Amino acid sequence: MWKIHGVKAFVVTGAVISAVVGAGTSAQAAGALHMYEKNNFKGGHEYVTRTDKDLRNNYYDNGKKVDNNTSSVKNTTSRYVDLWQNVGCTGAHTTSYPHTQDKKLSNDAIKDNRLSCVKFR
Ligand SMILES: [Ca+2]
Ligand SMILES: [Ca+2]
Repeated sequence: MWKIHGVKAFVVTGAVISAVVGAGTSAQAAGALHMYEKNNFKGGHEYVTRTDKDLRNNYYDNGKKVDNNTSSVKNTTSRYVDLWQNVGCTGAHTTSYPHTQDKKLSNDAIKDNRLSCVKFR
């Protein structure tokens, strides 16, 4: 009786551990939407791994603000990520396709230095 109970408990624990490991693996593989201050992925760098509807409190690794200050992006996720002009995800937008990069946003609808909201689909 005691042993059977112990085996059951072990099985349940094992299932939980594998579920957690599985989630961690997929989160790592999910990548990020990388934002760069300048064209060609130069200048400050910052990234988000989920929707962020207000970039006003995000800062590049060089201390400069991200809001209205992004010129190129890399999408290393398997998700479509919409890049919006305004906080709250309104205005002009450009869609970043999974596993693509754009070295210059000035020729896209979002334009240069206007990004304020990132939405993962
Ligand atoms: Ca934010
Ligand atoms: Ca903006």
